[in-house]
Amino acid sequence: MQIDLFTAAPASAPQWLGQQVALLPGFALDRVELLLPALRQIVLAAPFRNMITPGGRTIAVRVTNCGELGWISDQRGYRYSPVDPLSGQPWPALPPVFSDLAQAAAQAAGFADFIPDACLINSYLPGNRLTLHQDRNERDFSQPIVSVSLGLPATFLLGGHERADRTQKVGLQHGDVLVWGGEDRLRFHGILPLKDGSHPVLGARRINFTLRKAG
Ligand code: MD3
Ligand code: FE
Repeated sequence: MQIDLFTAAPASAPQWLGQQVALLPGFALDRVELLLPALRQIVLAAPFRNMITPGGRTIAVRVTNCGELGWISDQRGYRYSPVDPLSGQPWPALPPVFSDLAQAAAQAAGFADFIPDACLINSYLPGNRLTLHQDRNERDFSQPIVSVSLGLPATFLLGGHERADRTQKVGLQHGDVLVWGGEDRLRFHGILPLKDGSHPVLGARRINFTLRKAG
């Protein structure tokens, strides 16, 4: 193979963080130039916003969605909705570049035929964190979740099945993809407060999007 000194760092082999949790370092790098314009279109139609927890707290990480279903939170609870509560309109469609990436990443981690119908997009500013939680609003826990990290690096906390279980820290860089499912699907996880910094492409923020089969 010819190595081109001027191309970005290539994707490397999957790193297994658990029985069915794979980190695919740099897996999205060669598609970033296609992902960002798609993201820009989504955010024009469905801007990032702060949601409120059922307990009345504001979630610091700002979110939006694309796809048939979007994750929302308000006084009535956490759930998936086909409609953006801000606009009353359906969420923007899932761009093929998102679903193709998710399908390819799922395949690379051993999950065949992953067809996502929901994509939650998180925007972190320095200082923002995501406290330890489980993702349990989806209908079918046998389906994997694929997450893509862009912009500033973050430290991901991977816990166990109980909130009090010990956690491992995993660094997530621009272009990294995580895929998890099976027995690891309901593990607690979170993101440590984002460190200040400036990313050459995205500036002082981190964007993460998670593709799911929610319905
Ligand atoms: C669960 N997002 O949106 S990636 C979320 O980076 C969320 O913004 C985080 O948690 C973020 O719900 C983390 C998601 C992730 C990655 C690996 C896992 C969740 C996981 C492995 C096991 C269980
Ligand atoms: Fe989560």
